[in-house]
Amino acid sequence: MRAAVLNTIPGQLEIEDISIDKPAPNEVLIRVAASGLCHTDLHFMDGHLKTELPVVLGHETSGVVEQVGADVSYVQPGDHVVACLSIYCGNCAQCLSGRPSICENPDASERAGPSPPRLHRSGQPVGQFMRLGGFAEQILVHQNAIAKISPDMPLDRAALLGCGVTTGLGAAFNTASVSPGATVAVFGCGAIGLNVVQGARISGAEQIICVDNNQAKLDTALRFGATDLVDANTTDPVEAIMELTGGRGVTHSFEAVGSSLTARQAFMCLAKGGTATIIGLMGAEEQVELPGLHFLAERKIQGCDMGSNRFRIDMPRYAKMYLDGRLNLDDMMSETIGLHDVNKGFSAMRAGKTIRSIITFE
Ligand code: CXF
Ligand code: ZN
Repeated sequence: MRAAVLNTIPGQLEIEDISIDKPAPNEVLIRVAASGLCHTDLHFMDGHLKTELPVVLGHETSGVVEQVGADVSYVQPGDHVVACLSIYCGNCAQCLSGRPSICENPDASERAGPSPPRLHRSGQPVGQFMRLGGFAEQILVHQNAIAKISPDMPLDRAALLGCGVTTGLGAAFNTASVSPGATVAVFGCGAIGLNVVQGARISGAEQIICVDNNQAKLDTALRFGATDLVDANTTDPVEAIMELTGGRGVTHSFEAVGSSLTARQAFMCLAKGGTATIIGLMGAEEQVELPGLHFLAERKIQGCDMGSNRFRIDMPRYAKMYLDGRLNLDDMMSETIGLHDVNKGFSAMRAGKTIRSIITFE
């Protein structure tokens, strides 16, 4: 099968023919319909983060089940599914207390011991990015890496649920529990930030202030529910948010950029008792410095991993919300491309020109 492989870091992706195994008892073989390009893929291509090579990149993927292992009862061939990197073991304390997105034992989904690799190239093992490797015609994954969705859901839109949508909506719904009347600030209006915005809108927030330094992204945020826009090129975001909230600050802020500067700003714009949720991926060396006195008024700051998802519950629900006209996925789709154009898609992302490029497979 054809797949986009990262062979060097930093590096571009190379389209190669690689071999894929048959499902082990707990695995599922999926014919990929669509895969979205996410900033996390780009971080690894650019060498900000390291992974073993060679590896098939991609982790925002939808498809149709082709074959299931002997122990799989959750899906059958023909089912439509979305893959998720929040693969859970189902047995650890986090999984058993309803927090599978921070599973303590995700390695349980790996093939053990002397088994052959899931993917290989002339006998040389090829890795699957985030245990998925979605930039490929097929994926072979553990059954705990997929959620079943309605066959009515268009599979190109469904791919978006695999990472960006689940992270952004989940940050608002699950991590921060935004409630009616909330006042919200969102730093960064890429795929994650836009979904925080629509999650806040659906939750009944009365004010949703969006901050970005890209005017096109700010304009897009209006279509997702933003009530106020702050251009960080020309205005100090914290001062602007204070002014827009009558000097109080917001009840909930979200950082979806991945920098210590915006993380600090997200904390500094909080009202008394407010909560900052940090979603963006920061470099390993980044430190976030905060004024200690601000904790006195019960301001909080918390992390967020993949929207604190329970993806087998969340993803079919989000698909239904799209089908019911309550979720905007159409305006996230910047372009649909073939696998051979994957590097062009990442160049457009780097230039800030796209929200999501989606690879579709015929
Ligand atoms: C990422 C966030 C950083 C760790 C790996 C997964 N999520 C989505 O792209
Ligand atoms: Zn991602």
